[in-house]
Amino acid sequence: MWLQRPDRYSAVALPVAKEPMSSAQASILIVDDDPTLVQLMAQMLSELGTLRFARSGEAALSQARRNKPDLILMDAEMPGMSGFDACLALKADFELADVPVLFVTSHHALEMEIRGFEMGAADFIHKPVSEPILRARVSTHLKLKRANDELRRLAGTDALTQLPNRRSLDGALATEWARAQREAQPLCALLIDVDRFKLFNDRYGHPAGDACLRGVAAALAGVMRRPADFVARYGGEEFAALLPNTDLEGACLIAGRLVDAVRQLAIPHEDGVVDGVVTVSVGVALGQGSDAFTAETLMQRADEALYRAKREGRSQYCS
Ligand code: GH3
Ligand code: MG
Ligand code: MG
Ligand code: MG
Ligand code: MG
Repeated sequence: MWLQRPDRYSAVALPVAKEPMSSAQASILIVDDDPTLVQLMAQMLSELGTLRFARSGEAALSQARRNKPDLILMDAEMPGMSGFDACLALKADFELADVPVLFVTSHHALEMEIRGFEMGAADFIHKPVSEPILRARVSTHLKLKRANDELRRLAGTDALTQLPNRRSLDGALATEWARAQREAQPLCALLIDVDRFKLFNDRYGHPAGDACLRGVAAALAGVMRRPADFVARYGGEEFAALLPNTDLEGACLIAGRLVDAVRQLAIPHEDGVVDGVVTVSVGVALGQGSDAFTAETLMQRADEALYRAKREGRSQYCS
């Protein structure tokens, strides 16, 4: 029963671990001040994805911020904000910088193309637009985007448990810590360690140990309720959770639920500490922003609390 694949991960915020788009889901933003050309390109690209439109650089930015596209076709020259300026703004935006921007231009000046590539353009397509060229270039860049998304997802995912990995956790910790400081909100960190896991491996074997970690990971993820809650595999048989905008009382409530959820998996562990089943201990720490107290201190405090939970008998949390 506890070997089943986790199915609750959708309830957990996974900043890097997004599903790669399928070609049917690809979303393309077409930006041009000429409505006739927009219509023409829309016809040419209708089978390659969902199309959205913008008539200016400014509109392109707000549209992209509302619905992040997989690719942008950008007219170079538009009244108001030019395509180049819009491209610069996109590349400066952390959330949008990885969206390929393909310029569509009637200019054939080399300097212009070079300038475009320097600011991060993925490609240039010349007007009048040729249908096969447009389709081929857009398809190629969508394929690259898909491959990049998948690599990014894999780089941030733990292969055994499919939870975000340590790398993702470090990124989330930096982001959430900065946010907590900025918004003067509490941020709690939890460190979760499987009890007597070395003995589990010794008795049941390493493959059973791996299956146990998968089960524990799914149980932990299942406890997280808010979209901002984040749980990751910290390393070995240790997991970590970040609970933004959560005070110590709320974090302790979650810690208690984590302990209960793992115990209720009822994974047999003859050398375990309670009822002959696998259990976890949890250390809880509250972060309040100040110069002396850093994100590293937060994790240290969680580790100290975890150590106390171990010393006081395991299968419990300490704060
Ligand atoms: P404690 O209650 O104090 O935490 O005891 P423990 O035995 O869990 O602690 P210890 O840190 O000594 O042992 C952790 C063990 O976890 C050691 C290692 O064999 C096992 N382990 C770490 N990563 C993996 C993994 O990916 N798969 C398996 N099967 N075992 C792992
Ligand atoms: Mg134009
Ligand atoms: Mg450990
Ligand atoms: Mg240990
Ligand atoms: Mg352990």
